[in-house]
Amino acid sequence: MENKKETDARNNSVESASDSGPHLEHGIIKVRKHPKWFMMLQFFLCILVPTLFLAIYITEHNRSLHAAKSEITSWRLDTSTNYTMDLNYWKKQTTSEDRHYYFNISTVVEAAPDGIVRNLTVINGQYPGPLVEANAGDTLYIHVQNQMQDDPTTIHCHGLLFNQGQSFNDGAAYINQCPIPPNGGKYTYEIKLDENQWGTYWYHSHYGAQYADGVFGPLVIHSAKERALIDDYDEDIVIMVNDYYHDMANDYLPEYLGPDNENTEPTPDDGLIEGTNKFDYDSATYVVPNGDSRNVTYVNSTLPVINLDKEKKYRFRLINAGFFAPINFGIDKHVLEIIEADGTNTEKATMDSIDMSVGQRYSFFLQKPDEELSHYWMRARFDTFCFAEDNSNLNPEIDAIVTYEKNSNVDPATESWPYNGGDVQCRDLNQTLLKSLDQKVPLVSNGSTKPDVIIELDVSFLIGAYQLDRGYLNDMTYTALKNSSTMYELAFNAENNPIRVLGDSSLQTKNDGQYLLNFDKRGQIVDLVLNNYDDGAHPFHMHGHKFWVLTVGDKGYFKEEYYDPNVGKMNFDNAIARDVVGISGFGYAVLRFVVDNPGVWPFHCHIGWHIESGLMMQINELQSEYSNWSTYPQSWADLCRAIE
Ligand SMILES: *[C@@H]1O[C@H](CO)[C@@H](O)[C@H](O)[C@H]1NC(C)=O
Ligand SMILES: *[C@@H]1O[C@H](CO)[C@@H](O)[C@H](O)[C@H]1NC(C)=O
Ligand SMILES: *[C@@H]1O[C@H](CO)[C@@H](O)[C@H](O)[C@H]1NC(C)=O
Ligand SMILES: *[C@@H]1O[C@H](CO)[C@@H](O)[C@H](O)[C@H]1NC(C)=O
Ligand SMILES: *[C@@H]1O[C@H](CO)[C@@H](O)[C@H](O)[C@H]1NC(C)=O
Ligand SMILES: *[C@@H]1O[C@H](CO)[C@@H](O)[C@H](O)[C@H]1NC(C)=O
Ligand SMILES: *[C@@H]1O[C@H](CO)[C@@H](O)[C@H](O)[C@H]1NC(C)=O
Ligand SMILES: *[C@@H]1O[C@H](CO)[C@@H](O)[C@H](O)[C@H]1NC(C)=O
Ligand SMILES: *[C@@H]1O[C@H](CO)[C@@H](O)[C@H](O)[C@H]1NC(C)=O
Ligand SMILES: [Cu+2]
Repeated sequence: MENKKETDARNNSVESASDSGPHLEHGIIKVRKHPKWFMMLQFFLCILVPTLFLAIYITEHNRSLHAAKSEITSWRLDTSTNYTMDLNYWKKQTTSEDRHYYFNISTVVEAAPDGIVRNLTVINGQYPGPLVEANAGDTLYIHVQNQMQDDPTTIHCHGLLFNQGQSFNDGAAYINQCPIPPNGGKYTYEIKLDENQWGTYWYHSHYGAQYADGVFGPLVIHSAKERALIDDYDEDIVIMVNDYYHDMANDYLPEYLGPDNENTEPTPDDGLIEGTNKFDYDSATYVVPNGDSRNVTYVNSTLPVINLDKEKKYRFRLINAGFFAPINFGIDKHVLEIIEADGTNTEKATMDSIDMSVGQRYSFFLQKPDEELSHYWMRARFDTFCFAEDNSNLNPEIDAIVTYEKNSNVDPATESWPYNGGDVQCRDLNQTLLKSLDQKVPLVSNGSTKPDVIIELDVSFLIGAYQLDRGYLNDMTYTALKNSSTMYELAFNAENNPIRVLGDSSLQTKNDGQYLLNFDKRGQIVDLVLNNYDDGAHPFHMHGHKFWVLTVGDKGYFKEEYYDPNVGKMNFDNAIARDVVGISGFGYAVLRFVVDNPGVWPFHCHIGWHIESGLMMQINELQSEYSNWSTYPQSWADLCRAIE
């Protein structure tokens, strides 16, 4: 694909298009025959006074323009510093610490991450969200204050296990907690990090479609145990990529969820790397999202620039923090040496580029090319075959500049790895290329490849009542509870609630819009067999666990005979353990996990639009244990009592 980037691409100043200075209307001063004193008075009144006022006006106006300018830039998080970690500091951390982060969530009016001005919902007034870091074994505190006027919120730390009796702090609204109310509502997430959990994660709002509007950011868990497993490196940098819309997510929902819409997801307008991009705006051809009549304002924005040092070895932590779109990511002429997927270290796998679904993460070491240029393009590409609709605003290639020269202003002239505009079948990376370094697939004690329990889940979109198209797992579409959360009901009203009473022996329950898989035996090994009867791809995510990806099929349905190790279809040894895997349209996957983490765990497609259309269920794990806990924070229970 050609690069149509202008040479002003790295203009670092963000200027407002409306900064055109005061417009002065000059009045005509008529001169008549008058006495000298009158002329002097007239001169004073007509010339000096206005000039004086004008001078004051210009000074004041410049001052307010200046203020407006800094307002325009102050919403931007400086990712060039915040997403680069201080490795020396983390290497010195040897004892368990408490790490406190403070998140004020509010709406910023008129920010422009890619140049198009829109409103965002953000953390601490900035976009994108700040990097959260801790060490394995630490306790992480995220103190949230909801400063929005109308919208509730929650924070979910994506991929963390919450496996020390803290499922209630997982953050999924109406499942693990009642949301934090607007107008000053507060909640502190206390998360005890497992000694054996490390790697690359992220956090995002798990309330409605809110994270599309800006409530998300990277989360990294450092670990000495991990450092002992992998090669040493000099620098550690988060690269966060996300698809991006020019309107608030809620403005798309009425049409998307309305009648006669057969799951036509809104196609993004753009994509960002490190929270920035430079949108190629042309007022003549630009299509305002949702047919909105508002006037579009465009201000100059910048391409991301990643400054590297030739002498150093880099670990990049790549996150697809998007809402919908999978990406194909690479850096021209460089090879990516993959060492981690979703927090699991992998045997080294080298690739020119990598496909990743929303929610997934990879760490890679960067292998430099032999030919030494100073600038290269980093590219994240959307496969337009994954979109149901065209969006003429979208340039499906999102670029950043990788430079080995400090403060340089040159556009790279490099050519990309082979790419044919996207795979006609929207698919995830071939998961058999990834092998866990130290996570063996769990087997039942008699050594059989089959698990204790197999659950078959059929994925589909169906048109039901009122011509509404909804996502289904088996025959259930999720609808959120209105006044409570699953975990509150199952723990506090264990013997008497409309969802599932303790002692009910059904493996599957489907009450009150809540489809639960109920596991009450510690140590049981469970396989979820997903068959996708929909033509679209779905990246499935499990909370509270990593699952082993025993097999993924691009086409067809899973057959029981694949459990025979001689068939060679499944990996029962070192399959990758992760928390998101993409399943192609009409494809399948088998995901294994162990019943060992008490709590309620959402299992859902990570496409934000699909969560809203109900493609979500819950794993209800060891209810007999968690309903006995005496550790529920009062502040947590109060969130539900507030809306009773
Ligand atoms: C953006 O910046 C370029 C170069 O600095 C300038 O020529 C152009 O007029 C600016 N555009 C807007 C809309 O401000
Ligand atoms: C990023 O920002 C957060 C929140 O302000 C801060 O706690 C953290 O130390 C910053 N990280 C780095 C590496 O600058
Ligand atoms: C942003 O929000 C303000 C205040 O609610 C509103 O007046 C304005 O129209 C919004 N801007 C956009 C681009 O939606
Ligand atoms: C959050 O808002 C409160 C109340 O306005 C303020 O005191 C506090 O400093 C803010 N914290 C951050 C991290 O911005
Ligand atoms: C858009 O701009 C035009 C011309 O400046 C103005 O007349 C109109 O009221 C504006 N519309 C909105 C919705 O702000
Ligand atoms: C995935 O990779 C494996 C191992 O290289 C290969 O055998 C298999 O054919 C690949 N699958 C697809 C769909 O390309
Ligand atoms: C091994 O255990 C599994 C799961 O508990 C069971 O289904 C299977 O029948 C057992 N196989 C043998 C050979 O005992
Ligand atoms: C939960 O508490 C009840 C009553 O104290 C007790 O009978 C039961 O054994 C406990 N269950 C578990 C799994 O600890
Ligand atoms: C929520 O409403 C349901 C049904 O109306 C009721 O059974 C349940 O107890 C309520 N929960 C709370 C926390 O008020
Ligand atoms: Cu989906």
